[in-house]
Amino acid sequence: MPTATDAVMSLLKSHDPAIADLIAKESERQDTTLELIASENHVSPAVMHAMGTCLTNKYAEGYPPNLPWGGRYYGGCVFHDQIETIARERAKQMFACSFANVQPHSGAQANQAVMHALMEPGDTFASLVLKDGGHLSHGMKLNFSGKFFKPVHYPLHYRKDHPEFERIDYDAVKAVCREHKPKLLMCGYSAYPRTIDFKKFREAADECGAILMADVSHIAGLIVGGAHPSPFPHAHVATTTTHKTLRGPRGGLILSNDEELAKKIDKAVFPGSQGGPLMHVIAAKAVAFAECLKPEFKSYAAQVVKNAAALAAELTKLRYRITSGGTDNHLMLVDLRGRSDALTGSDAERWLEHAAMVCNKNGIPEDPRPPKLTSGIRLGTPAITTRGLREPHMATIASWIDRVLSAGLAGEAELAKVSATVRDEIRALCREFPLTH
Ligand code: DSN
Repeated sequence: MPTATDAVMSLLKSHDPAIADLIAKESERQDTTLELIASENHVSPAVMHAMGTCLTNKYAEGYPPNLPWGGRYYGGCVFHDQIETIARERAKQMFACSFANVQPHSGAQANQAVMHALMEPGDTFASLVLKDGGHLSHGMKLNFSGKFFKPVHYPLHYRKDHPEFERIDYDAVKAVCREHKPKLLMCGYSAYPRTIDFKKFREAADECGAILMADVSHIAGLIVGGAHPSPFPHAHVATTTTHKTLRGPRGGLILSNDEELAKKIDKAVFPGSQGGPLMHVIAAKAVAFAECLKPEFKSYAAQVVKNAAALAAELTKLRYRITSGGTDNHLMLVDLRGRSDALTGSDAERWLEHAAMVCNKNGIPEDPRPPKLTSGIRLGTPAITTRGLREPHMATIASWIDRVLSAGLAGEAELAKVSATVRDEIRALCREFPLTH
């Protein structure tokens, strides 16, 4: 039976064949590759199609009028008010908190709004050393966060003989806070494989009078699914993307438990940093949030973590070093030097993609190589878990990764031969576990 996607594609094909052709090719690429990028996922057809609706036609600047500071700047928003209210209510329910702003267009915009709401230009904030797992909106000098504010950074444990090697050094977090008295303390990362102790962060924030902001973009789905502790009640405010482990449309979300903060944050999103909300995306967020509130999402989150642990263990058996010795969440950083000093993240990313496994090169803590080269790759299991893969498949994937990287080290001819075989094997697995369109 033709699906809704088939109908959309057939319409597009006659209307704009060039774009339809490229979308069809991308769809085929997703169908036939293993998506190991830790920040990506495959949405349900319902989430996908909520985005392709007439809601895109509407301006709805402002907030639903049921909020004390609500009201819209355009007429005709009656259904948009209801959609946004449903999305906000579901977001609050997911995180068991009192306030949610569903309008940020992305995680970076959510972070920007929180910073504008809670700091003045020039104020100091603290975040993790960026190259050890942070995000560009956590203080990179070319980003708004590094241009308008003053970032100071706390480290991981870097001593190899320390039992917490490559994990957050909570004493150092406190020391940095004592020294710099940041207005905002940030936790939450793009490439940190371990559980975050939000309580310890709150203690550090309270000692210096800072606001604790948790950017849970990567782990949000694990939090909602009960596979990672919640930032609440410890964080004053949490931001997240909605498209990673939450498995929703591309977008952002801001959460808090404090009405005064919530009011400032809403104003900082609109009119502070955004204009019209993307109402078609907000509708898709609402659809995804309803999926996250179903009991099966708990099983999904638990399986993501089990798969990551299994993949890390299998790669370790094959002589790859997993930073910090493993993972508690959905991702791992593979230090390729454990396998061969000659292997770079950039080569590994390219070779694996040729063999139908997509991942990203990633610096490892204290990486001597530059970001365009790196000594590591970041692997994640959210998308392959959505596809239905389980622990036994992780051994197969680890062996595919090793076969391709070993072949790459052996030379171009060997790489071409092995990647062709692996690609065929992966295509067969993808046919067995198809994506739902
Ligand atoms: N680009 C995202 C990631 O891959 O982690 C962060 O926004």
